Amino acid sequence: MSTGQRHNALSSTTNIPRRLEKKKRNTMSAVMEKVHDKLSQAGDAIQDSSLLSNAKVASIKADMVDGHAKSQKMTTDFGVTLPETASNAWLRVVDGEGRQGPMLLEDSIGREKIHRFDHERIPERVVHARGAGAFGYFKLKESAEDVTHANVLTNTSLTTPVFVRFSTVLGSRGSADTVRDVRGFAVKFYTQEGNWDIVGNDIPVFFIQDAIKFPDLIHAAKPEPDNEVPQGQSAHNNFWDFNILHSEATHMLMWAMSDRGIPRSYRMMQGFGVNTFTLTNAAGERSFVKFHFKPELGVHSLVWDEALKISGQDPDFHRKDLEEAIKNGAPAKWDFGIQVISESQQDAFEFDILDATKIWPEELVPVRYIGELVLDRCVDEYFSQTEQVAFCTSHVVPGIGFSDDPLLQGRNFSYFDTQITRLGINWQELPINRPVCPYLNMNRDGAMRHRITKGKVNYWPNRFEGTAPVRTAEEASAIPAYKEYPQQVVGIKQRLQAPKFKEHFNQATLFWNSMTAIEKLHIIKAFSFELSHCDDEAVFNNACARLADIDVELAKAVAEKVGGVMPDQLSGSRRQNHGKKSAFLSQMVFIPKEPTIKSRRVAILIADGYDKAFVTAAKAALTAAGAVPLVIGPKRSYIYAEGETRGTKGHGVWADHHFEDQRSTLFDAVLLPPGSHATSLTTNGRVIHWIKESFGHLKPIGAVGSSVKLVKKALLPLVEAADEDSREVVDSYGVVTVGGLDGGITEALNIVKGAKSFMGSFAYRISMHRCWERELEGLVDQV
Ligand code: HDD
Repeated sequence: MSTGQRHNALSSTTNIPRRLEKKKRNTMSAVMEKVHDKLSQAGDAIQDSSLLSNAKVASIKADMVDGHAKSQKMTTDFGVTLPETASNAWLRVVDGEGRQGPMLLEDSIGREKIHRFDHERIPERVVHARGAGAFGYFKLKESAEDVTHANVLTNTSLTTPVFVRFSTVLGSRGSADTVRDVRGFAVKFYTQEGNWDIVGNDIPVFFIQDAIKFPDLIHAAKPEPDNEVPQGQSAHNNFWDFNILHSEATHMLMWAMSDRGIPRSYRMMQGFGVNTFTLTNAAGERSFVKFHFKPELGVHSLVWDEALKISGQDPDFHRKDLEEAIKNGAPAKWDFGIQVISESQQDAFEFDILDATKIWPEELVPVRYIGELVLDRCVDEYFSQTEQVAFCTSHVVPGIGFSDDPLLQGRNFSYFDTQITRLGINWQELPINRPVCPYLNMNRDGAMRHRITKGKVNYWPNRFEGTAPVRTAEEASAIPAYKEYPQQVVGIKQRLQAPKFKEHFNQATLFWNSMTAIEKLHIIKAFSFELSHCDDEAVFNNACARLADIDVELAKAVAEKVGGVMPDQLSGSRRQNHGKKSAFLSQMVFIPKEPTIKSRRVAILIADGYDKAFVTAAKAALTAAGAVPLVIGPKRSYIYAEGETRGTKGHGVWADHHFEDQRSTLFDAVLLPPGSHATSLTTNGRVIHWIKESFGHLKPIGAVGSSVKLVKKALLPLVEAADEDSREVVDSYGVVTVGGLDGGITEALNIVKGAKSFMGSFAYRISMHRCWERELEGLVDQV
């Protein structure tokens, strides 16, 4: 489509009355036209897939510079070329014999550099300070025009650029990625009707019902005020004190203590808008909506011991994971869905649909998956994109609106407000934040304004537009502007809650009942860890008493572990477990339709004397299946195979890491290739530890030929292993062993082959994420 055609198309779809069309010749319209043209050009570029279908990327190109100074001269901020010596030495007095005297204040180059450095930091986000972002797009697959007139949710020919920022909530900017916490899942859709932000989490409910409690919640959860301890942790007295005093938090605590609190990857989390929004269709009918994102790779978590260790071993684990996957050609993908309740059904549920501490059970309100979110491009610069991106729940586009959800309404104020502290009043002009569609109004000036708006007037209406009112009501309503839904509101001002907001336990119990045995075990362990870190008896006793309101067995198991009050010691009658379950709450149900090992990290442990044919073929097979195999050796250098001569060109495999710089925690599985190297590896404590730790963290372990003896040394008698001369593949608790490879190496390493081949069994185990049966049968505690 040419620029002209596109412009016409834009005009015709906007339905602007002819009288207003004429006015396009005036100043305002001329500006608009130019912006429209720019958009059209960007739009044309979007169709060009070489630009990654991302109008946002196209729109910020003009602001990008190449930071690699090699190709350019270095200058001051005001463009004057710097002398070569400027980066090394401040201007100073040097006497005739070369002795240094004092530095000179007159060095404006030195002063500029230090001055800029002194002011590099901006306030970090008051919550969600640590995050990672990526660009991508949203593709609508099925129109939702029955419920909304939002272009982004009705026009299936559109590809809408997005920027997504994932985050932890509690830790500061430099904290670790893998702490137990809720994860932020904030999506900015750069739609043709303006920016639309879904500022969600990986958990569908929240701690509190009313925004006015948010500062207390966050004060209690963040490091304690006297000593600023602990960092990025909920395991402390204040967190639990506040949340137990607020029974409305009970449901959220169950989710946060489940494996959802320690995701394996941002790419393997669900995303939820959490709050109740509204949709309005072309006929003006309104309904209530919740937004969902379901990951293509399934929902997977770390195990707690592993998460704790990664916090120290690689605090950037999630940040690097996102980048590694995108750069390796495995874009992160989610199905996008909506749950819709019509206005007439608003009161039909036992819970209040405006209460953010409640889910809408999918048995009652199915999710309608209508689109796909894809992240396929890493950020260019962390600060100007991931740090400066500013999300606002109040940013919605025509066809999407707010509900009376009291958490949402407070959020609508808070996000807008906080950006001023972080970024200044012109935060919406920053490249990452500005829309890709035309935008213009009479908001002007303020610190750091950098957009230049030409024209004689900065008010509206003005003489260039004609005298007010410029439009009839009919004309005005024909403009596809944002329109508030004409909701009727009658009532008495008071600080009260609706009755259904007062029920706090049913869904917490529903969640508990819906968990698998392994998930229940993890929840018990998580509560036990957290409450053991609370040394105030009142706190852990109250928490144990609260658990009895959810389920007595849960309360007993935790109380026993943390020395808390047992359910039978509590006075008064407790709630009975209602016994109801939902089929949509366990994360175990969210597994990929087809088993996949895409983007899974597999460590291949070798030393001099490994079987090269095996290692080469295994690496190739894993790579072909989308996994990320990395070779780990005694040191980072060439490691030589059986029969190879050290130092000979073409011999050896380069080890990506050595046994001590990377730990088993950073991989999804470990593979032990055959070869005479197994003899030296058996006496390497680090390698034996690697195998034991992988086993304890429920990870698949594969061993072939002579390396089976490594498994035997580390794990007998907990597992069975193949005999060294046997051709039969043994899978014992996800420890997959074979004495020798039958049918040739290629067949044995064919991932598609399935159960009979060694690699088929190993890869299947990886696709299942973890070998849960080890933990269920108590083997983990024995390594
Ligand atoms: Fe919030 C940031 C998610 C309740 C006030 N929040 C923030 C971010 C996410 C959420 C993902 C990070 C955005 C980014 O990456 O920049 N917040 C939620 C969810 C909530 C929620 C899912 C419950 C449904 N938040 C909430 C309340 C308030 C806030 C009730 C205040 C009344 N949130 C903020 C904030 C932050 C924020 C202080 C910090 C930085 C920012 O907004 O931009 O305004």
